[in-house]
Amino acid sequence: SNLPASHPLADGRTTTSPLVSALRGDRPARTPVWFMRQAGRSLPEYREVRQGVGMLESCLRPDLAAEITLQPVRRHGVDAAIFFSDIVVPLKLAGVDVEIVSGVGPVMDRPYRTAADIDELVARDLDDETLAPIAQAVERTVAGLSDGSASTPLIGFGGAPFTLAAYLVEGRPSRDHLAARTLMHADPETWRRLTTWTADLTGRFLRTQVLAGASAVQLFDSWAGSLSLADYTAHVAPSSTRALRHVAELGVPGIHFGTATGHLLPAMRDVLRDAGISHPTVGVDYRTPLDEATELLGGDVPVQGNIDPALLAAPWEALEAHVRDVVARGAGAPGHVVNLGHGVPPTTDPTVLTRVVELVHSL
Ligand code: 1CP
Repeated sequence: SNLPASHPLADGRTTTSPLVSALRGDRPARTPVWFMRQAGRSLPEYREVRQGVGMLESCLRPDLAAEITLQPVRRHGVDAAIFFSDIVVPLKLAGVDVEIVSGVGPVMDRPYRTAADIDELVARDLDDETLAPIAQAVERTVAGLSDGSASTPLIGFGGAPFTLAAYLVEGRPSRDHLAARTLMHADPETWRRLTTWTADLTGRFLRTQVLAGASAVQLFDSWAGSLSLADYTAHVAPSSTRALRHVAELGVPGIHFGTATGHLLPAMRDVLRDAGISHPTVGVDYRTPLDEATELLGGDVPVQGNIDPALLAAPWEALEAHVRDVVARGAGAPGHVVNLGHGVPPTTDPTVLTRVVELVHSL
C-alpha cells in the first residue's frame, strides 16, 4: 500500500484487528460489530457536548468531532469507530450553502437542477487547506483510539455521488428522489457533470480521512435503492467508482452500503472492484437476509449487516433471537461484520446496544 509508515494499518496497530481481518475475508476469533450512527442522539454524553453547537459546526471542530467519535467506542466496546461527520460536510467546505436542520436533515439554500445551477457548483473545489479540520479531527481520533501497539480501527466515510446529488437536486431530503432521477434522463450530460463533481468531492474527503489515519472506508449510497438496476449501472455506478479511485492505491478495505438495494448488491460490489479497492465488502440493509445476499454475491465477498433497527426497541428475547439469526446467516460469507441494517434510531436505549455487542462477542 502507499500509506504513510506511521499509519495504523501500516505500523500494525489495526492490521490484525477483528474489523480489518473480517474485511479482508477472514474469520477472526471475535466477530466484529459496530453500528451505523453509533455516535449521536441515542447517547446522553453526545447530547451534553452538542448543547448550543450546530451539527455542521460540531463536525468542523476537531476537538469535538474526535470526542464524539470516541464516545460510542468507550461506552459500547464496539470493534470500530466511525468518524463523526456528515456526507454533506464536503459540500459545506466547498462553499455550498447547506445546513443540517434538526429532525429534517440536510437542507440547501435552494434546489440545484438546471445546467446553470450545476455550472455554479462545479466551479467550486476542495483543497488540502480547506480539508485541514477533517485531517486534524481524524488525527486526534486515531490518537485517542490507540492503546500502545493495538488500536480500534477508525472507519472513514463519504456519501456516494448519487445520494449527494439527490440532496442537491431536491434541495432537501425527499422520499423517492424524483427530481434527481428525472434529471439523469432529462439532461444526462448535466447529470454526468454534477455526479463527476460530487464524486471528486467525496473522493477527496475520503482520501483525507485515510491519509490522516482511517483504516477502512465506507461509501454510503443510502438512497441508491430507489434506482432500477439499469439506471444504477448506466447513470450512477461510474461516478461511485470514480469516488473510490481516490483511495484505491492506499490499499484500505472498502465497504459499500445502501438501503433497499437487494437488486443492486452485485452491481455495488462491482463498483468496489472496478475502482481497484483491494478488499471489497458489501453492506446489506435489513430487508435482504445475509445468506441470500451471499448467494446473490457469489459467495466470495465479505458482508456487513444487518440487524433490523426496529428490533432494538423490542423485548430482549426477540432482539436476541434476531441477532443470533443474523450471525448464523452471515456464517456463509468469507467475512462478516455485524452492524444494523440502517442507522441507530435516536430513541434507542444505549444499554441495549452495549448488550448486543456483548452478545455478538459471546457467539
Ligand atoms: O443534530 C443531530 O443530531 C443531527 C443528526 C445527524 C447526525 C448525528 C445527522 C443529520 N448526521 C449525523 C452524523 C452522521 N451522518 C454520521 C456520523 C457517524 C455515525 O454513524 O455515528 C454518518 C456516518 C452520517 C452519514 C449520513 N448523513 C448519511 C448516510 C447514512 C444513512 O443514515 O443513511 C445520510 C443519508 C446523511 C444525511 C443526513 N444527515 C443528517 C440526517 C438526519 C440525514 C438523513 C436525512 C434524510 O432522511 O434524508
